[in-house]
Amino acid sequence: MTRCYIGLGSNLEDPRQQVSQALTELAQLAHCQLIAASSIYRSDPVGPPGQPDYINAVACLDTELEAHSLLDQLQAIEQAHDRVRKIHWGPRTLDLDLLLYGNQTISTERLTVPHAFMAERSFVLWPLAEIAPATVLPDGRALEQLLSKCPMGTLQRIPV
Ligand code: A4P
Ligand code: MG
Repeated sequence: MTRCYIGLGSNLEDPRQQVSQALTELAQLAHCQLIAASSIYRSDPVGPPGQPDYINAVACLDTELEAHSLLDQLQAIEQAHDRVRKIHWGPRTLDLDLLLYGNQTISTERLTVPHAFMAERSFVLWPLAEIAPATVLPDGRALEQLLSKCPMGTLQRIPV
């Protein structure tokens, strides 16, 4: 079993519903167990301006799948959400990022773990802190340390 963390994001077609549906689908993945899910957060878009606000969350999953097989499953869920993505960092119905896979560093054509930008994104770090405050990245940086350099800013936790 490997403990991993998945970042969820959506800014099109009822983003809150997209994210809560995706959490249900993560919970149903074979050879995986959903351990925890953060609250849902509203965040300003990072990337091209003029796109709608995002809804973001982070989930903790225990998995028996190898990292690339898990990525296949995440991409299948994205596809099922009719994801239309043409612009890099542009609007999307559902984006699932593999943030952390155990304590592994992975660098292949398809997969970079830890996720390349997680350390500087408030919409990843704060939801992660909610469910796993003691997280340490494979390079030894503590989540606590990253949070101190990444204020919540306009990120808002949405009450249930
Ligand atoms: N890939 C490599 N590593 C990973 C990983 N750790 N997890 C590859 C998932 N995929 C990974 O991804 C392109 C390719 O990245 C995949 O085919 C996979 O093999 P993509 O999601 O199709 O493309 P993208 O989303 O346009 O690029 P990227 O770099 O994944 O973007 P991000 O980092 O996901 O950012 N603003 C707010 N507020 N909230 C957001 O959630 N998200 C983005 C997307 C931009 N701005 C945002 C948000
Ligand atoms: Mg992505």
